[in-house]
Formats: sequence, C-alpha cells, structure tokens
Amino acid sequence: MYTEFLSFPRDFAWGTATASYQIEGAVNEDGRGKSIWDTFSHIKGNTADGETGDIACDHYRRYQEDVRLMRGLGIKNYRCSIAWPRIIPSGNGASSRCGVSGNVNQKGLDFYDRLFDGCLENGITPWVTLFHWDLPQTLQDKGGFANRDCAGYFCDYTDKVTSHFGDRIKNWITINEPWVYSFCGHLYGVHAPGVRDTGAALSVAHNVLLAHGMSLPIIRKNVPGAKAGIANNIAWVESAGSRQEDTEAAKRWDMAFNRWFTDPLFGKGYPEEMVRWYGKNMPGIKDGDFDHIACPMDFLAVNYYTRRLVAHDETDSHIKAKQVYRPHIQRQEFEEWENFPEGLYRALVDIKERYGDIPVYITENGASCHDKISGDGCVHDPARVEYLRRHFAAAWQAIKDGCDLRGYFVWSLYDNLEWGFGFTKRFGFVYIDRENNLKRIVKDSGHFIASVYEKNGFTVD
Ligand code: IFM
Repeated sequence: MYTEFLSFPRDFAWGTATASYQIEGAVNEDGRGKSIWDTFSHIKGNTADGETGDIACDHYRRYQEDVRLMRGLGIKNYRCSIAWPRIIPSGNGASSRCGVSGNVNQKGLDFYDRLFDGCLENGITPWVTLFHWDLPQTLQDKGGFANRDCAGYFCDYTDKVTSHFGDRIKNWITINEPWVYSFCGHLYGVHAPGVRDTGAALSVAHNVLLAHGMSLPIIRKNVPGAKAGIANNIAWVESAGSRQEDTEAAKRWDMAFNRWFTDPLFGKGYPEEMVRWYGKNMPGIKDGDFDHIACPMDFLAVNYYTRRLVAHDETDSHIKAKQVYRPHIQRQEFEEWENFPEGLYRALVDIKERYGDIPVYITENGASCHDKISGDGCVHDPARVEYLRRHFAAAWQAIKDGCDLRGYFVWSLYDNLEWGFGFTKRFGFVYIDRENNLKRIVKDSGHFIASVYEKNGFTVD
C-alpha cells in the first residue's frame, strides 16, 4: 500500500483554543464583573438544560493542572481569551477615550499573569483573544456594541490589557467571530444579549469591526513586536441547486456571512449588492470608519468548521436564503455542520485570491461528537480523529498550493460550555467528566493531535 508523510513547515504553529466564558467558571471570584453571558444564560430557556458558565471547566481554579496537561500533550501554542469583566468590571478604562472612568481589577490581571507565566514556563506560547463575546453587562446597559461608543470602550480595555501583558504576549486576536457575535446575538437572539433586530445586528457588526481596526494601533504602541489580527468564521458556501434564484441566494449568503466581515478589513468596504439589499437597515457609517477598519493586520485568523449549502427561501426575512441539509451527507453532531474538508482548502485559496498574500492562521477547527467514557476508562472518538486528519490534510494541500498558512489551532482543548447548547455538545479533545469532579480525560483525538504536533505531520494512505 502507498503511504505518504504530510509534513508541515518547520515553524508551523500547532496549538489549541478556548474562550474565557466557556471554560473559566468562578464568575463571582476576585472582583469579576457580570458579563452579558451571565445574564443571558441565567434566563430560563436560553440554554440547554439551563446550563451556565458559573463553573464551566473550573479552569480559573485548575489552570495549573490545565497547563501541565497541555505540556504533557506537547502543545506549544495556546489561544485563550481574556474576560473583559475580570479586568474592568465596569467595562470602562480608567483613562477612557470616551470620558467615562472605571477601575482596573488587579486580581483579574493577576489571574492572567499566573496563567500566561505558567504557559511560558512550560514552553507554551499564549495567543490572546481580547473579545470572545463576554461583554461587561454594564456596557450592554449602555447599548452594548449597538452603541458606537463601545468601540471606544474596547480601545480602553485593549490599552489596559496590552500595556500590562505586552512584554510577554506577542500574538493578539482582537475579536472572535464578528458574524456570530452580531447576528446570533442581535438578529437570531440565540446568543447573548438575545436581541432580534436586523438594524441592531448590522450596527453591532459595524461597531465591532470599528473596534477591531481602532485597537490595532494601540496594540502596536504597547507591544513591541506585536502580531495582531481578527478571527473571522468563514464557511465555504455553495448553491444547493442550479436554479438562478438558488445561485443568487448562495451569493448573498457568502456576502452576508463571509465577505461582509472580511472585505472591509482589506479596504474593499461592504459588498455593494448587500448594502443595497439592507437599505434602511444599514448602520450609520462615518467618514474615516473604513480607514480604521482597514488598518493593516499582521494576519487573518480563520475559524473554519463547515460548508453551507444554500437555497432561495422566500420566507427568510433577512436575506431570503436558507441552508439545505441533505440526508446522505456526513455531518457532525451539530446536524447542520457538514464534514467538508475540501471547503477549508477552497476557503484558504479563496482568501489568497481575493485578499492577496496575508498570512493566515486557522484559529479554530474541530468537531462535536457523542463522546462517552468506555469500559476501559478511555474516550474513543474515531469520528473526531477522522475529521481532524482530513482537515489537516486539506490545510497541507493549501500550503502546497501556495497559501501562506502559518498555524492551526484545534477547537477545543476541553468539552466546554457550548453557549446556548450548554454542555450537550462536546468539542474537546480532552473529555470533561461532569459526573466526576470535572476530571480531565485525554480522548483518542488528543493523543492523535499530540502525535501530529510532535512529528509536525502525519502519514496518509
Ligand atoms: O464554541 C464555539 C466557539 O466559541 C466559537 N467558534 C465555534 C465554536 C464551536 O461552536
């Protein structure tokens, strides 16, 4: 049988990713303020089984064990997020650009000092996301990101955080998945803060992009040798049928989901056709906004999970489009998430063709599976191993074909709070045994990852 070893570039950054509200717990500890996810998850009916991030994976208390576990698996890069309400419980920086003051919580800084120093001592480079959706509730009370001032508050927070950690943390991701934050949280209402309003979603989208662009010069000022970018969730979109109306719906989906959030980063503004489509729902855009948003980045971070097959849908009030699910297609436990590694390859090539030679990191990719502890005490997750193997191979092919892909972070280290799905979806390559004191059990996929990372590649048949 013919086998080939797919090897990756020598300095390829293999790693894993998590987010503060999904793993930390300790929501009332050491002066942390309330976030919109605390509010949202405590409202009955908003999350599966009424679960919240109150305890999550208890990472706040068990971070040392978690760092040791990562070291044991040979993980060299760890992407995590900082909880804004731990650093500035009231949401505003002391020297606020917006003239509102708020205090920095030293104990919040201390926690991340301990975590980051622990990582560095164990040979793990931290990559920090500034905003992975846990907005301080006090800022939501002022309108949240639908209020343009929030971009200024984000800059204050960025200033505090990057001036404190900039001596040690060089890799910064401003915002995680602006589409999810704006649309799931403000149009579909399934994420915090639970708003359902197209105009609000588009304002949030604009202000989040503005916050991203305005924060880049602050990061560079505070962090010598900084590398910074934004993490966009990018899906490969295809028409579900050959009818022209389906092709057009798929094009709209691509523009609303992918290009709305990526074109402006590269100086292209919003896709014209969608601007016309949104009409009176368009947000207020001021002179200079697109210059801020297009502030050059050091990399584009891409979170890729799936392809979207799209058809025309007259009843959809947003873009008259719907996703189509085909029964024979292999998919994740998330029934709408098709396993489509080729989409990762195509998305990477598309980024290169559309936006040029920007370095790219895959900052999230992974699978949700029905994991169980077997009789032998292990967690066997062949579907996840296969998903990862095929996506790693797609990434390898993209590099071979000239994409400047620099790293790959598997989502996620742990089974964590999957937002509105509570703990029903397991994305970790380390199992969290919720029946047994949150015991961590490395799944087969964790061992697979450890071997790929160690060898910087893997064998395919
Ligand atoms: O868990 C999420 C993460 O917070 C953002 N990206 C997608 C993951 C899986 O749904």
